[in-house]
Amino acid sequence: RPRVLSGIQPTAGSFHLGNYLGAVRQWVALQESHDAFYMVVDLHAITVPQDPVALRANTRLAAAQLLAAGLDPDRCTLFVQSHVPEHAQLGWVMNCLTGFGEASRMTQFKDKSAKQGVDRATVGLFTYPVLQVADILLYQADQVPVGEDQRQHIELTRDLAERFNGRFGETFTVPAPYILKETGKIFDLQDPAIKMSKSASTPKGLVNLLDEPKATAKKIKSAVTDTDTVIRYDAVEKPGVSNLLSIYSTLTGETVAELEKKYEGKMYGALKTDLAEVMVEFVTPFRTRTQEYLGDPETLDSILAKGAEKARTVAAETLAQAYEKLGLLPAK
Ligand code: AQP
Repeated sequence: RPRVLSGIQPTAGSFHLGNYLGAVRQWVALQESHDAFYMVVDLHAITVPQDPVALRANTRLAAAQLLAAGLDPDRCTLFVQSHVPEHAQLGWVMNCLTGFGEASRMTQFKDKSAKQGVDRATVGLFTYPVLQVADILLYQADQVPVGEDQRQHIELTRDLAERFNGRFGETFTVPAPYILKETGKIFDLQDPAIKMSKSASTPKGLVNLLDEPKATAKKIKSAVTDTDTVIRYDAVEKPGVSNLLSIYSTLTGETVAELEKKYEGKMYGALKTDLAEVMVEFVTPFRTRTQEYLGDPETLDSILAKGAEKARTVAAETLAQAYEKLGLLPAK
């Protein structure tokens, strides 16, 4: 079975619709066909200021949401990044192979540091994509299911894997991004020119899966469309409507063409009312299941402990190979 690996930050508490449709949904599907490793990337979360109590709670909450979304610990390896020390260890090695200019070209860092002010941004935020390289290479992943915003980081991972292999001998699998065209980028409901994101979106533009379903329905109903009235997919001319169609289609399995037909001659209001209902049907059981997993922290922690143990076996072997190739003297 080919191997996949991906991660999600425990920063915001609730996952948003972009996280789910862009990434987590694919994780659930891929555990059936792939040797799948998924993690809550708490070491990435500390690249921006964090409250310790919230971080710990959000790490469990992220794991609970992943299980609620359909990850099955018997079908995939689910763990917390900091439980596997090899991530930080290989991260350092990768830092030593990355050019300063190369890291400086990462657009996510440029955006985020510009927002925070470059003096407030940490070196950790700067090298975050390099830690991500280590996350992926440790597991010899063939594919990395992520949203479009991560494409550049997967490119960096490929470059560094090839660089290491070229310099020190074949060690790492060169991974490919696994990004779906339809859901690789879910847009903000109020500003369909930007991606839905916890840091850039306004509350009205962002759908958090754990929000009150009523509030979610309201956000869908007040989503920005356009002054035209035709319900048609056209990402350039009609980004708002197209975003709603993508979300609708993915959640129900109806194709965009089928939806266009279904809403022919109807008003935007009809589409939004129906999509609001689809969303409520999706988030209501998701919230309940998340609460159930959270209500049993012992089981949750033992799932994560088993996952970490399994992950460590793979990660330790890869790290040992990398250290050996690098010429680091083994400890007696
Ligand atoms: N809008 C999106 N559309 C599709 N995929 C998305 N992802 C994020 N936003 C969208 C994908 O979700 C996965 C987890 O991302 P993350 O750990 O970076 O989560 P986040 O920090 O909550 O994501 P945000 O909202 O994008 O954070 P900020 O605002 O800090 O940049 C990834 O696979 C990501 O591609």
